[in-house]
Amino acid sequence: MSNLHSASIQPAVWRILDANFDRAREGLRIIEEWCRFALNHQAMANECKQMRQELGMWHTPEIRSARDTIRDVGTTLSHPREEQRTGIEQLLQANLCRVQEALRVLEEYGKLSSPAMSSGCKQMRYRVYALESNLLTYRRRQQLTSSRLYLVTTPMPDLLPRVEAALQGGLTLVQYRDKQSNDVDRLAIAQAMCQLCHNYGALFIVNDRVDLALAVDADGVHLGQQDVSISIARQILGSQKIVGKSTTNPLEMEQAIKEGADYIGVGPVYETPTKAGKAAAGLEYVQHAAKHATVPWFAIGGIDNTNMDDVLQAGAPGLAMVRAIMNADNPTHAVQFCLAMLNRVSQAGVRL
Ligand code: TZP
Ligand code: MG
Repeated sequence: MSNLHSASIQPAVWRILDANFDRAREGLRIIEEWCRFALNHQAMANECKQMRQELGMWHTPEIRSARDTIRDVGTTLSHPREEQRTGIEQLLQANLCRVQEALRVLEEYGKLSSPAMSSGCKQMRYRVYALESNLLTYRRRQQLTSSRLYLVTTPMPDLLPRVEAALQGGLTLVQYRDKQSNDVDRLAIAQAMCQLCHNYGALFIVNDRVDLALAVDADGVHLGQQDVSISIARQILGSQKIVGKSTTNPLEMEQAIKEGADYIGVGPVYETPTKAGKAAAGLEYVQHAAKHATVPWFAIGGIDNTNMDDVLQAGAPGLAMVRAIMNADNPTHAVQFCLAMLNRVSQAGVRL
């Protein structure tokens, strides 16, 4: 405790250190439990454990002895937002934040007592940022893998209310596709749709435009055959984001997977006015994908209630739709119906 100049501030500093060692370790334990028991992710659980152990070593008996809970004026202080956790996302976020704050306090007050501990806590804060990013990436990819229905939007006057209605039906994956608006409008719509999707815990992907995806912090981008390459999209968006690619035949599928697409679109299964002039790839291509695709994939193009069963029977694990949901009388019911169909087929074991 060489740098602690005045004896009178020492007990206060030690109390601060004591409280923040506890805070950081408790927060880490909460995150660790999720990584271990919910995600079954050994590396992330282990990283939390290692950090807890390191903090434990710095949390010396000397510092612990400064604890004075009886006289602590903060034990009854709380904020309404501390009591509310609307979901696991929020719970994890709040605790990551708590750990980061505690580490920053340890770093700053540690400078007065132990520079080695202070710089150790600084390093650990960066490790927690990395953990946060890994957790987010992992969750994103898990959600992509578990999503069976993909709404691709099209411009219309009541676009956002329709997307919201679809989200209320249980949709977990949405793509903003807009070939006609100007960029000022596109940016505003993308921002609003991204927020809306995240409010419902759904992933939000932007079609074609890596710049818009970056600007609104979307979960990813969807590229066509004529768009920038997957590797350029990754350079721009970072490795945490999802990059999907449209494919119309086995060769494009193979190429997209080789280039590292996180998922692919397979189609158009049927001819569709949404992509006028594009030849149908047919159910044969769906069957081919069912045998060979090694990443999540969605059949797309002309799929609706009348032919959904055929596409599912051909082996599609997921479906992407524009008109069948966007133009439905009730998008909530349309989504519920599709999800029920997808579930029924997977329960019957038809899906791969
Ligand atoms: N990519 C292949 S087909 C298609 C896209 C974006 C459009 C699908 O639209 P719909 O209305 O579901 O047929
Ligand atoms: Mg495109």
